Amino acid sequence: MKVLLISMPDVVPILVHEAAVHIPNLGIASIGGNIDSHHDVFLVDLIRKRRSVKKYITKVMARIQPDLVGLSAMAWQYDTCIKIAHLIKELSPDTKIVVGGYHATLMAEEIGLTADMQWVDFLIRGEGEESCRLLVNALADGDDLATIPSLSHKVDGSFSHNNRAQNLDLETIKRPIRDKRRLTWGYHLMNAGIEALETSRGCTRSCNFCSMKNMYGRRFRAYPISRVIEDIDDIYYNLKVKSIFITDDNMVLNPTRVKKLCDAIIARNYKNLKLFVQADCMTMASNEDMVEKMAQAGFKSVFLGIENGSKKNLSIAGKGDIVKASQQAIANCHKHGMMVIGGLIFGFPDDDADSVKENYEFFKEIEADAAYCQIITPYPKTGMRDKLLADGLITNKTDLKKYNGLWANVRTKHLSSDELQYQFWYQRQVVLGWWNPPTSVRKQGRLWIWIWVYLMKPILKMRYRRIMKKIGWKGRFRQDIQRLEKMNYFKDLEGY
Ligand code: B12
Ligand code: SF4
Repeated sequence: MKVLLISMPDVVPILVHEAAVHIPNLGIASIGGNIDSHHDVFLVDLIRKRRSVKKYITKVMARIQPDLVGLSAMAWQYDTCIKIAHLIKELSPDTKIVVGGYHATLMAEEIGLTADMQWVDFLIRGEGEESCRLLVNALADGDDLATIPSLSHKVDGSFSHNNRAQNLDLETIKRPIRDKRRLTWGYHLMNAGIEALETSRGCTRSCNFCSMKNMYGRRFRAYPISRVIEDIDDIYYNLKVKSIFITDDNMVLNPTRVKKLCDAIIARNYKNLKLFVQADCMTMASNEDMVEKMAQAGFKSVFLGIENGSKKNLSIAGKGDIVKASQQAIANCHKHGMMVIGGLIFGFPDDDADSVKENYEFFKEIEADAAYCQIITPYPKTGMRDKLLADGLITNKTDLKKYNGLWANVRTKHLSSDELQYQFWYQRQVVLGWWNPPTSVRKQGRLWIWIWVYLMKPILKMRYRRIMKKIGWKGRFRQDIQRLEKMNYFKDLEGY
């Protein structure tokens, strides 16, 4: 069997995702790595082909002539996913299509009943490695599909959903594909190559905007340390890439394991290894010795879910009071030379213009190095969605294309969703302004930092001063929104 696995071209509408960071999709790489070796597997990350999606798929389909295409999509990428499924069926009606990833996992029952399914043969819910392996073998050998766990397949024209599989034993999962079977290339963080790996799956915390629990339950499983080291060796020695994004939901949940993992990395004596990860504030605040070890092992930057400076909003998010922990976590990271990207969430039910401003001011006060700001998004099947629905605060329940954290799909008790969208944008400009790289970042001496500080920022400032004179804040906002709205519009997929 020839299998082609594809991830979607949609990016979050901000410059970072559009241009600065393109990390390979680990989901399809891991599924591909676990399909039995007598089949041929190819991977395509459409994030690297955003300007010519149809042309590229047409070319690859003609070249590979796959028997099975696997499409991976988050909720907000599902619309594009169906367009691509339609295109593939038009190009090659006999090719079977399986859809997996977050949307298929959370919404299999619902999407299984829609007309979209005329383009889709199978859905796989949850972790895909074993189910997809079994599906490929079954299609090759004509085996019974009813016994494959987590598979949804058509019986007499409508979908039948087999029982969900147990969480996989991570010791049994083979390493992901990172070789020439990857047909797209050029993955980068600014001007340096970057790869992805995982050291664990799952998280036991209870943030109610998070889709995680529907994928793995509130469970945490870790890969054997030897397997993580093999993975780093593959990236570092075979691919000669020194920057690695660790995709774990919350790598630090078990600090003893993290310290052992760091010891193993330190013992390998990699030169200039740069690791990036996301972690929760509580654990980073209360385990300074772990943070120190992480810095020694090469962790350069950590994404912390700080979310909000208001205890009330934190409690609505199911986070508990982490205000002090956020500050301590940042202090720990800075003490050991790690950069902090702080995640902030806006648009809680009681938010008004002042509280949006206050949250940005809180962020400035706690001195994280860069902000990653989102508006509450009522992702399907989350506790947050249920709560906001009950309170009548969701303004867009159906157009999931806008469910990526950058669009206001909700209103608050005081702000309409248009006002929320504006305040989210405006207060950021006023309070945070243009990004000013902190000393720790400047010290890294990377070329792109100087290009930003001495070339791009001054040019942008000048340009925006002129724009402001002409059209003011509101005009500038409208311009920005129009630009962002076009970012995930793929002209060549129009009509599918
Ligand atoms: C790492 C990560 C990122 C990285 C992505 C790096 C990369 N290249 O992949 C970064 C930080 C860039 C990122 C950004 C975002 N992310 Co993100 N991310 C994750 C995270 C933590 C891990 C993803 C991962 O690689 N897992 C490891 C791999 C092996 O697992 P996997 O991708 O889930 O794939 C498995 C299954 O889903 C399934 N599967 C997946 N695809 C397919 C396809 C087929 C055919 C089959 C059969 C099976 C299958 O099998 C795979 C193997 O078991 C997840 C949470 C999570 N646990 O998955 C959130 C998550 C996927 N992200 C999410 C979101 C919302 C985003 C953002 C929109 C957030 C934002 N506003 O910025 C952006 C979008 C980025 C973009 N494309 O522009 C949400 C999606 C919610 C939803 N319902 O759709 C998640 C679930 C987080 C959450 N807490 O809710 N993300
Ligand atoms: S800490 Fe992160 S992964 Fe864990 S529940 Fe909260 S948002 Fe989800």
